[in-house]
Amino acid sequence: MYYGPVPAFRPRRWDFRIMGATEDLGSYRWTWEEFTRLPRVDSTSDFHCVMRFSIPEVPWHGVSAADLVAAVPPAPEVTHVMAWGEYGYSANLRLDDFLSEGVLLATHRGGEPLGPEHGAPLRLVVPHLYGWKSVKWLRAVEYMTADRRGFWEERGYHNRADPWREQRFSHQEEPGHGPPL
Ligand SMILES: Nc1nc2c(c(=O)[nH]1)N[C@H]1C(S)=C(S)[C@@H](COP(=O)(O)O)O[C@H]1N2
Ligand SMILES: [Mo]
Repeated sequence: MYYGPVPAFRPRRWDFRIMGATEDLGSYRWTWEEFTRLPRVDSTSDFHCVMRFSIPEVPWHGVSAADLVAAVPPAPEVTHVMAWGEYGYSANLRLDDFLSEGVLLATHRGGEPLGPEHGAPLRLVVPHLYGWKSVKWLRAVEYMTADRRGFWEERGYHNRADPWREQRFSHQEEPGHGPPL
């Protein structure tokens, strides 16, 4: 499920950026053509939507988030990232959650390129957190030196979103954990 319209993919206009607190203070940009040449991995994981069922064993293919961070080192002060989709959709993640096994910038699901409703051409997959953290139509990752709430996190959803702890809503957050609403 998603909020708002499905963006059209225009390969010649599309780019992906890493910005914010990089180690060298630069920002990085890939065209679609450049992005498709990055090393890729396969990873199968379960998917948990907060409103619906879980989908077991989804096979994803794409660029590993940990590989990308290794290629573009963050400044030592970086603690969180913001994943940015089209139209300003965003989700915040702890850096260690972003670096977790199975976190992918995915271009394919089940051996097929992503369909438009599923985030084509690129989406984030964070299998160990609730689905709203898995930003579709991904366009940028921002390195942050402090936590900040993303789109749903600002609208009453949980800042971390661990499905095993059923962290759905912000009122479940322990006081002093995470940024204010
Ligand atoms: N850009 C964007 N990404 C998004 C959403 C959205 O509304 N906009 N919805 C999220 C939610 S709540 C879920 S459960 C998953 C659903 O992914 P799927 O439609 O591929 O199953 O996408 C997530 N990524
Ligand atoms: Mo969801």
